[in-house]
Amino acid sequence: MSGERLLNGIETPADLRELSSDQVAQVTVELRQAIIEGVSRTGGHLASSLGAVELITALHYVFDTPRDRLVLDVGHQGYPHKLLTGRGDRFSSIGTEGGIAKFLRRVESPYDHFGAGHAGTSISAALGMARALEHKGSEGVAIALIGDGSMTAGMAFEAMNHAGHLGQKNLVVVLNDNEMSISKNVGALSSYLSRKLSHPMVRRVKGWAREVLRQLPADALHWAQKAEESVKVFISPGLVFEALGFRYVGPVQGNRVDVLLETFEHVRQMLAGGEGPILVHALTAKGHGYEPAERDPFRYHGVGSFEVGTGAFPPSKPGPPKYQDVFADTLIRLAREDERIVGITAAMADGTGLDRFAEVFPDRFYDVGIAEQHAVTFAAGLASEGMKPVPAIYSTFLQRAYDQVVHDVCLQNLDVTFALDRAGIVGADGATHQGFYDLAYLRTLPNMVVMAPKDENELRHMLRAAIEHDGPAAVRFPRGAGLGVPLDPELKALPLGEAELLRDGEDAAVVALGNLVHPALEAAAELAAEGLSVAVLNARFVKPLDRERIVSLARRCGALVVAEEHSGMGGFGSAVLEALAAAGVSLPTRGLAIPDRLVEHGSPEAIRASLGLDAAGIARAVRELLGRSGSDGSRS
Ligand SMILES: Cc1ncc(C[n+]2csc(CCOP(=O)(O)OP(=O)(O)O)c2C)c(N)n1
Repeated sequence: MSGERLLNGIETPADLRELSSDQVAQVTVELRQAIIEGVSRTGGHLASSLGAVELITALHYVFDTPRDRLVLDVGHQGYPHKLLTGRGDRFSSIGTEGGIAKFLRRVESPYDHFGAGHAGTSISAALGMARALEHKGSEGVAIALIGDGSMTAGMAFEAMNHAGHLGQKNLVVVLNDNEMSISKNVGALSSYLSRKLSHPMVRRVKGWAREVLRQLPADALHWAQKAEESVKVFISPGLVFEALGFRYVGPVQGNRVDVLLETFEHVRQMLAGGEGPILVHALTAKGHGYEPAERDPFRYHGVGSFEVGTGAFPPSKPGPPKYQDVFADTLIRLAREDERIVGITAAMADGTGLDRFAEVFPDRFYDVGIAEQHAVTFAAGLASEGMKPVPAIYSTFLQRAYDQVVHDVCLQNLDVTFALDRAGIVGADGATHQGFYDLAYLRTLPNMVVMAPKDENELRHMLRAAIEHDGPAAVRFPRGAGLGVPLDPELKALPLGEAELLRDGEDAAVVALGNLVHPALEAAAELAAEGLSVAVLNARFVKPLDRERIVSLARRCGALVVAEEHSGMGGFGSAVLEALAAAGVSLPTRGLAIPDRLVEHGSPEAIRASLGLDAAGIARAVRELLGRSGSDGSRS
């Protein structure tokens, strides 16, 4: 290419619409380059964004965004969208503090009509918008772009069902079908679509049937239409959508921008003719246009930095094992002893470490798709028959299955062990993925046991305790690597509801939960050097809470700090205050926790430091409560 990049001249999609269709094709080439180069430096979602370049570009070109609403499901494929809507100059800040988000936030751009990060919401949101546009007398249309992985979410079907019922004329759903979720997509719909698509007659017959019908005399038409229906049942992938009340367009080649421009233009005319709602089925390749990502789209779904020329990643530094791997290895060990144990994931086999479990116990592993609600009630069903299911779900994604946890598991006191990964601060993924609410939504539930390990070794013992406990239990643990502590050879089931006094003291006590226990110990050591004697209690359990130990510490000490990586409202600190109030104990107390505001993306260490959720913050809180000056002489 010679001269200026066309992309440099695109501040908004209106600039894109000034270009010829050949130039649009050139823009897709430049977008792909920009994404590969940018993500190679910052890390981010690569393969999904590469696969969606043509779709997103063509949608912005043909439709009148932002009057027409483009809603991206999850938002992880949205990098081309960000580059076409005025964020090119900030692209290198993606996922970093103060930079643009990896997912979508309404505050970031008027083109981000709906915030996202969790899957399966786009069709409901677009339908709501389509309806609102109608109420407001706007000519605009709403378009949901959703992947086949996200289409496995129950919500997507709830929305399709409703949209079909409403016969929503200004709604388009674009199904970006690459047969992949993060790993290979699962589910009956997915295999239905690929089975239908693999049929060589699919495309030919569609045109042929239309031609033949047009030429038939009226009396034969009735029978021919019936015959066409039954032929289509066998070969067309669209019938399932047509049954839900959508007009089906496709399958189209979703990485061919010329095909897409024509298709979307056609769709626009169909909408104008009152033919909505419409589903466009686009076939794409995840990672398209970048050979390493196309070859291994799973590996390049979410990446750190890499070398553009080869696609090679820097060698991983040796270090402590990740929590998720310690969890999975422990589960494998327990499952060898107890054949009732099964592992369940909602499309996160890799992220939860359960892919390791699946290798050893393929028959006792279930990937249910992006269907957390189903995962939980499915687990409840297994447990009702005496199995010991272990759904491993990120803290943030279990939010979606709250009623299933309450109604199907806890009220029936069923033996389900929840492994809640990514609890606490998640870093670059930002507000949609923070695991700040699980303690609040779990500790209020009848029969539920809730625990958090101080390190990866304790996680192993807790997992045994949770599995041996005959009832619902949840173990929450953080994202990333453990502390590198030695792993005990034996797995000891910890006694439920027993905290661990790690250090005694009388000036103040720190009651810490999970990953804040070690920082609390560091803080106590630092304070000891300043002449303060500070006790540290590893709470271990949020429910049942070790009220006895907490109250007795509070009675002995002059001040109490409670530390947790969770929302300050309704979490562990609240539980401690309830216990103190019930015992009639009052003393100067400080809760260190996540404040009542969004915590956006950034480095976990920097976020922890800014919120006082580290050793320095804990020491500072103790000093403040005791009215002491810091080691640097500063008055707290
Ligand atoms: C409720 C929920 N569960 C899990 C995830 C994690 N997740 C992010 S992207 C993704 C796969 C999405 O697949 P698809 O929609 O087909 O998009 P693709 O990446 O293949 O383009 C998953 C499981 C999520 N974002 N939300």
